[in-house]
Amino acid sequence: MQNRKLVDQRIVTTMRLIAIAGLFALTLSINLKPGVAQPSALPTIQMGDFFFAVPGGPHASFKPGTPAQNILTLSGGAKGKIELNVENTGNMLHIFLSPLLTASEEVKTQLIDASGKVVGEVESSELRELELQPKMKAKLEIMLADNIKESLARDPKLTMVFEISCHAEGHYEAGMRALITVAP
Ligand SMILES: [Cu+2]
Repeated sequence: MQNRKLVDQRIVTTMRLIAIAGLFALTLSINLKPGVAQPSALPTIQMGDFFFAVPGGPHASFKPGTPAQNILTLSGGAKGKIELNVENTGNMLHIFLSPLLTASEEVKTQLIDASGKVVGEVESSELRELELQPKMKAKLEIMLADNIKESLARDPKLTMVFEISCHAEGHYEAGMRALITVAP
């Protein structure tokens, strides 16, 4: 009877060990699963009625003649490629304008509607401004001009500041201007 109890106990202990090992294997297999696509966490510039902002940040609205404020620093300039979203969070058409576009070799643009669907794609070396209807978003891949890329690659402390503004009539005067910084 005593022996029988001991054997039972051993079986129970073994079963517990297997169960723990099983849990461990399960955890490992979960961790080893190939990565599920994450929603893109790109830096985002929001255009509202009449301000620029980054998600969760203050509304930057600066009238001509007053100093504009830096709202976003983008790193990766030394690699020559900057990726960001520009989003119209307002209720009217806004037209994104920036010398950063002019200083680029090429810009790939994906137009995304309010439901997250890609509704257009453009690759251009001549993109100077970007018209966005309300609730539309553009995902930009900006290939910087060689001289800018090389300058940033040469000096890790160098940063370049670009104005961003809205080209829709009266919006610049109404305060739609701010600065963004490109860092190595
Ligand atoms: Cu505007």
